Amino acid sequence: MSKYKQELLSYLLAHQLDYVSGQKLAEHFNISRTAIWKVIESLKSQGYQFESINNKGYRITSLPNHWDSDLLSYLLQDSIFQQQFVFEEVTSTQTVAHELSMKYDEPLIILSELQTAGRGRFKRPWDSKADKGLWMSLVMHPNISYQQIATFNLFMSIAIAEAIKKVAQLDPKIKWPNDIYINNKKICGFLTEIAGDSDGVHTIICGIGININHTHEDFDEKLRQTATSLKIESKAILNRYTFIETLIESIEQYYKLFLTQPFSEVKGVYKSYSMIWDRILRYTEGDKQIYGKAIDLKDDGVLVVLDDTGELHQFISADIEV
Ligand code: BT5
Repeated sequence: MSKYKQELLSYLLAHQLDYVSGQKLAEHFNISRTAIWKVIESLKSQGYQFESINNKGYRITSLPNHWDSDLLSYLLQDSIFQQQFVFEEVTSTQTVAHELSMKYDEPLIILSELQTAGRGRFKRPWDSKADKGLWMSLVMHPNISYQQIATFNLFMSIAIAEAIKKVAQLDPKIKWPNDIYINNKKICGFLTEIAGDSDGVHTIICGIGININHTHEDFDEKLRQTATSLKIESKAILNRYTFIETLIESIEQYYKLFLTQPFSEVKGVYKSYSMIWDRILRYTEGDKQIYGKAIDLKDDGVLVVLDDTGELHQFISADIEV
């Protein structure tokens, strides 16, 4: 059943603009029309919608909102992420990713509808409601030095911002070091964890949280002031599959650049998305807190901030109040 489901789904998606008759499908897969009908009914129960015209056949008109691993593997068939793991509920996709990264040598995607203990940096909670967002961890196995990893988040920020811009025609801004904002509200946060040995970094686990179909009411009172979603900003309900396909394509493009080019090659693009230049903002790193203006982002990822007394400060990671 599952084998036919995946094949039939791929066939119908490849012919999405045409109607395909039950007879033609039965001949193509060498099974009965009743068997075809059963698979279509099962797809419908998973949230796929079809238009069917009596003498013409079936056509997929809408994809489910729920994550379906068969559809994901179809959409990501040309990507480097050939291993996808989809869960209904996990504590955190980061935790699962750490476990799976020890068993697999290839790139992995871990997705969950719901996270019960989604986390940000410094163990801060990440609000991860079911069906609303993209809660995902990516596992990659580069062969790089510890020094090189410092610019990974910069490349990822551009990748995420470009995907949001492309899919939702919005104007995303990067807030160094790991947030994406729209209209001064946070739409995405990501964090990068690594594992390595004396030779360098061998595993990157990048956890990405993007609010997609939240309404204001879906956020608690505190987050409502600071968080937003693609739906709130674009007024349209976005299909999460369209989004993830574009996002993964963009991440692959920038991951390849990260592995082969210095940050200086994309610094101009990064700065064009950045929201922190020419503004006096509050920077907090550990016990240190200053007010200042970002004046440079070095090629090794270090942010240089000039405070109001004229002193220069260097940050490798900080919370910035915007
Ligand atoms: C981050 O941390 O922004 C990184 C968030 C990464 C989440 C993903 S989801 C998939 C993967 N699995 C995980 O468990 N995590 C990753 P940070 O810069 O520390 O920001 C955390 C702060 O963002 C919180 O303290 C809240 O103020 C705010 N926040 C929490 N949930 C939010 C949401 N859904 N949208 C916008 N802001 C949120």
